[in-house]
Amino acid sequence: MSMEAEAMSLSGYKIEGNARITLSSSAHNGTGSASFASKVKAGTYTVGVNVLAEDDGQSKVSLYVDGAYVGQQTFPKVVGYRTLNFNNVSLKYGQTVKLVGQKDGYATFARINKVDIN
Ligand SMILES: [Ca+2]
Repeated sequence: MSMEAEAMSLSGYKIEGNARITLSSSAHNGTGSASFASKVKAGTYTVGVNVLAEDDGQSKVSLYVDGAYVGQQTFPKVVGYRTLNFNNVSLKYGQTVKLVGQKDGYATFARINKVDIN
């Protein structure tokens, strides 16, 4: 399944350019979250988070399933869209998939475009 970030349930994130989400916090190392319901049948998946990276710092994104921490990835220090993969994630239908983005100091905004679960 594929889920656009701008269609997720947002807290501390806002929609940017009708295409992606960006942290709204002006705080140092500020965070926000984006959640959606899994539509996949029970199994083990790769959760690919497509992000818009920046070259003046490295945001982080953490993945949770039904509140349980799965892992964390760091954005590359480049300008452009990249996909950060979380491998071997156990998921079933109806579970809540939550992404928590964190700024790198004041520099970056943990922008997310979409998530693909395959
Ligand atoms: Ca998008």
